[in-house]
Amino acid sequence: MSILANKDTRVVIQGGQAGVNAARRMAEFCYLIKRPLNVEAFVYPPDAGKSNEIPYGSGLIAIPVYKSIAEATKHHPTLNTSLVYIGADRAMKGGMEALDDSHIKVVSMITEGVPEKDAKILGAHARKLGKVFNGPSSIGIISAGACRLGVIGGAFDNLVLSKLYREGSFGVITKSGGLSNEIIWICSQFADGITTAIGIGGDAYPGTDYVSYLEMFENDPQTKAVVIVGEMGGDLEERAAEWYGAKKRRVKLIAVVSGFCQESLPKGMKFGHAGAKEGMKGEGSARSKSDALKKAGALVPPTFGALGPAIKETYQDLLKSGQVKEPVEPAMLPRLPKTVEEAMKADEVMVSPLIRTTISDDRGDEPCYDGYPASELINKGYEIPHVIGLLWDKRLISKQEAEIIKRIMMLSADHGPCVSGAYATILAACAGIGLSQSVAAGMIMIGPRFGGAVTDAGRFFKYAVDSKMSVDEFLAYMKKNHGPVPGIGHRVKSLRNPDKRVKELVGYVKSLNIKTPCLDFALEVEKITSVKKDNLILNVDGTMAAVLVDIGFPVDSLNGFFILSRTIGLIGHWVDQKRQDSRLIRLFDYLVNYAAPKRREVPPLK
Ligand code: Q5B
Repeated sequence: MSILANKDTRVVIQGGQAGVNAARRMAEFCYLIKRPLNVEAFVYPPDAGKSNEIPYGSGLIAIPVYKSIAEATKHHPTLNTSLVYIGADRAMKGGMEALDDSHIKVVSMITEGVPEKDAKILGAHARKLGKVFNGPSSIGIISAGACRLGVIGGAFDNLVLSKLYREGSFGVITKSGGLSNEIIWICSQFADGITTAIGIGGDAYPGTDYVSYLEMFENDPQTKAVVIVGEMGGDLEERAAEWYGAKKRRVKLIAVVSGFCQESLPKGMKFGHAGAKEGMKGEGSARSKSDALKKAGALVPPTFGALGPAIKETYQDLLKSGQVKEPVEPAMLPRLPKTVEEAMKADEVMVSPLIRTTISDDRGDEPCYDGYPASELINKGYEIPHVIGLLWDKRLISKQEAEIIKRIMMLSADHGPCVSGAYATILAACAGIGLSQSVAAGMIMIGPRFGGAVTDAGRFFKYAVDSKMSVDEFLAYMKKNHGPVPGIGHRVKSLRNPDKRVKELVGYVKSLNIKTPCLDFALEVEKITSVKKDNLILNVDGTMAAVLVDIGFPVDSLNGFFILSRTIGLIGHWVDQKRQDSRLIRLFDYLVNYAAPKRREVPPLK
């Protein structure tokens, strides 16, 4: 047996993420005691209609979220308990909503900072309805082997250490959430553990006091003794003493009251709990409460350290009198499955990686590119071309190579609005499409004819150089096997209208006096093709390709240089259209050659 929370307790949690966290803890307990999850519903209007996924063992259970308690109990008529995890300003409304629902018999509120007048109203309303309102500021309620409401009991390992998987003989009532776990643990180490432990909360006006719960424990045959942990302030302990001394009680009462330090401390000091206020003329002091409890016949150990032995003494008496028997511990307890991360940390599993990376690692405090911390690169004067070198070719390129890349990128960042890529981005921007999609539209244009000839140009020039082909052999080979030479030819640039970008890049690279076999070969190709037709010049793709192969970049990375630099231009075009609030573009009829058949009569359907 247990009080308040038992195997039939079905819970609705009112609140958002904090409530979900509590449900996770509750699921861990349910898993430990091998019972289904006792949380059936959440009430959280912003997420109504969705569900919260709660881990249970190695699986996940989807718990529906409703907009009101009425809706939750309509769908889950077995609900009988509500846990309130709502902010202090709305807690009263939520608590009232739960109390007013005929299905709900127990409401436990974790919310801290609830106005005292609200707490009083909630407590009085619950009493009027014959229901239990526990809290505010309650850590929760736990009945060993049966039910956990809230996070009381702590982490999974603590639940096991505190033997909460099976019933003991001691009831626990505390104001302090932290101490509740400690007392539960003491009961499990010095005796046979607990029946039910309740955190009533440390507020000045808790909804339920020691006496209400002492009455319940008195009527619970499994509970043989009750440990209460009080503190200075208020009169709950005095009322407990009155109750205990009023007549012979079945349960033994063990009590400690904290706050004796108050006698040595300056007057007017603040203590942790809202209810822990100094009493006048010794009233409400730890000493007067302890004296009252002692007088009423409770076992009051002189210090907190003496609590364990006092519990042990009581337990031994219970054993001797045959009221309790030594519990039989289960041979095996469920173990909470570890997450993959936890198991890996403990060296318990080896997971085959899904992907392999050789270029970067972000697991520290900053990204490392090929092992070099980004901030260190910055502070030692490296620039974007060096990052490209590290991420695309896994090498720290030289200053000279970086300068070449910088120039390539500056020269190819944009080529006006009429080229395929920019035009596509502009069309998309004018159609109201967002930045990334509009840039992607322009990006899609980068291919064998526009901007995306860099890789193939590099591949074929390199092939010709490596194979020591003559230009004629190369052109014959290309014509026979592949068609137009990538990197050769331009729509508007020609011998008569040279591409200044190409001249600039070739001039710079040549001025460095470095070996440029691919570039030299490409220029030889241009000499032949441009004779055939004056627009068959070495174009910007071809020049970039030859230079980048010459400085050692892998062929497969080469289109990346055009993609990267042209992205700068595409973004510019999108922003430009946005800034101008441009209208949707519709092609003019006069720009279309309507070469389709003239209008004609549709023949009868055969
Ligand atoms: N013919 C670029 O062609 C273009 C030939 C060729 C041998 C060739 C064409 C081509 C290779 C791909 C390439 C990158 C499609 C260009 C860039 C960035 C840009 C763009 C900008 C920027 C142009 C007419 C005659 C035909 C063809 C022959 C053509 N190319 N022969 N090798 N490579 N090049 N692309 O003018 O006898 O009359 O039948 O595919 O490198 O994209 O600014 O605009 O920064 O944004 O449309 O610079 O050259 O000529 O295809 O009608 O051909 O020339 O066989 O001969 P066109 P086509 P024939 S840079």
